[in-house]
Amino acid sequence: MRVTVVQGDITEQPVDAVVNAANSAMRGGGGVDGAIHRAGGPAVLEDCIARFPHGLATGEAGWTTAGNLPARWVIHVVGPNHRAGQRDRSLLTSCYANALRVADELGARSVAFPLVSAGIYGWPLEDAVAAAVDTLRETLTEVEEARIVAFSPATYELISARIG
Ligand code: AR6
Repeated sequence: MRVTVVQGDITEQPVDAVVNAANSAMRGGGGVDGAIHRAGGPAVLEDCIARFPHGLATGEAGWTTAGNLPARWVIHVVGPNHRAGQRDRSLLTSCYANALRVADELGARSVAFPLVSAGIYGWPLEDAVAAAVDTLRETLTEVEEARIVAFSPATYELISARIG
């Protein structure tokens, strides 16, 4: 699998699946979650309610339709909330490994990832980058491209440097 980076908006990525940094309630929110629900339209929330009646645990992944997004599926993950004291790094790395497992179940070959937990959940940026790049590289998968979408130029530079 190739690990790549682009700067931009994850809702505009023409890939098989986009990953959402959700919360365990799985009913939408701010940040990338808000952007995905806005761009995907109400079908995304309807499918969240149908498939995740009890939400989703931290570190886990599950999928819904992508609604109006230029992708087939949204793979939702719930990162640890560093700001609230969830500091177990394995909860962050398992988001990436579990997202790739779900992508394999779906047959997705290109998957766009945000930097999970690096925004509202406050995970230190450099370690969020390391967790993303290193875990994607270490996970065995049929996915051909894992595209990390950086929201800012500074984040893009950090991810590029880690990819090398
Ligand atoms: N495209 C790409 N990256 C984005 C976009 C976008 N449209 N919007 C934000 N980012 P965050 P978290 C970047 O806060 O930290 C929500 O309320 C952002 O700059 O979206 O996991 C959920 O419902 C950062 O680098 O997710 C949860 O309650 C990264 O995406 C909570 O926030 C992740 O930032 C999850 O917090």
